[in-house]
Amino acid sequence: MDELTLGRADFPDGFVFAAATSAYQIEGHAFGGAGRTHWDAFAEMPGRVHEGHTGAVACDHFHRWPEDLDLVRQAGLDGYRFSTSWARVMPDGVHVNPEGLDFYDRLVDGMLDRGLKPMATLYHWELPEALSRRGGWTVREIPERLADFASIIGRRLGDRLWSTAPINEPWCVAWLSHYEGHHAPGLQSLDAAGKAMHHVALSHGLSVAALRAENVGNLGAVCNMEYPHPLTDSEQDRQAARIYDGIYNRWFAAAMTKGQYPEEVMAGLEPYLPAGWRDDMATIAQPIDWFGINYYTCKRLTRGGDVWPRIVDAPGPLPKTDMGWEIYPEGLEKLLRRTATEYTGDLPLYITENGMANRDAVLGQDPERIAYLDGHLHAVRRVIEGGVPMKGYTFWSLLDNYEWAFGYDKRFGLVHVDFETQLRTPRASFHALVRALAA
Ligand code: IFM
Repeated sequence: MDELTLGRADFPDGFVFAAATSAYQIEGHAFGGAGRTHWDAFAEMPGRVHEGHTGAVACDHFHRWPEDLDLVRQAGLDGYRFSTSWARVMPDGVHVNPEGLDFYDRLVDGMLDRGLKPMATLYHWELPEALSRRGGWTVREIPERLADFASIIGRRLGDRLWSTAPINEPWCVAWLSHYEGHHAPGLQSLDAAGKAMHHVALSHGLSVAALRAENVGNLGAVCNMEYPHPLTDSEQDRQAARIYDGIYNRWFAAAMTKGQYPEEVMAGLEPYLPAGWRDDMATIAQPIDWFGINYYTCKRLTRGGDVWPRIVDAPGPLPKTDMGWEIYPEGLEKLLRRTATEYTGDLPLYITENGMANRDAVLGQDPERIAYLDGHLHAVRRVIEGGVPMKGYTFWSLLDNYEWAFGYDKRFGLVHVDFETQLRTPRASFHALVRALAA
């Protein structure tokens, strides 16, 4: 496919099109006085990260940001979703590095100079290593410290940010990193996961409150969701899918919008939550102005393992991205409708990430990515026609970048990055987007 079949005119007036990146994945953490993060430590552990890659240089966005923001503008996008690295602004998680704050100040002004909406996420996974050593997300100190970071960012940048969310993909920060062990700090412990699932939710609430206290407006949440298919129609598989859905899709959405955790998860996880968790639920559920969903794929769930939650996932039949993720735009449609019906109501909904990893057969030629984008934009449009208050769509990602445990081996960019020379080459998908947004 070489053209998108929908363009700007097919979406409501004011619908925001954006592209996203995150700090550790593109900036180059070796520059500007940033502190070590738990990802640097994780990458040093044998076998955890592809070839031990780190974000030390990444896309050298720290120096090349003007060129990168020019690309966002050339694409015809309205906004740029970026994140602020906690370890850049507070290398030890406590004391401020002025050079780090100055960097984000210049970056936000650079967006405004180009007519782009600055869409900030405070925490996209680079926990300062010093805080990780104090127990990281398993201890209550971390949500409190994140709220301090939120105040500092709010005070310095809040007057110019278009939108702000405290945390990218709480499920990844908590479950993927403390139960599945695929992300830093790489734990595989139900006890650690229970603590993290609550502390990450609490950090959302405390940070929203801290931002409001600094008069920062348009605050939201960014949660990832995957469509949970039972592998077969058996009751066991349906139960596995329900629990997966509860942990992945409902836990944070329910906590942030209703102040409740889903029953099907509490049945197994409640014993591992930190003492006094109930007292935090009102803080977690305080009002927000919008809700964002990151969506990539679906899963096929079946019963497995000896202890709760007894779930494994199996390969599915649909075409897959280079991550091995099935391409299933209908899942986005179903999850958006359900989120609006059960959790967010009239609250503006955004796609805050959607995209695919792909290997170009010929450098810059990515017809698969154009088809993926097209399929998901159609899903969003169907949801809008059904009356869901969708207000924007954000593509992941502007640039090829550091794909966490996969290092630089997976490429999600509208723009190809040569990590040797740092040359940026807009792909066919970038050019298709330019035409669709101009039309
Ligand atoms: O690269 C990640 C990003 O950091 C968070 N959302 C999913 C992307 C693709 O895996």
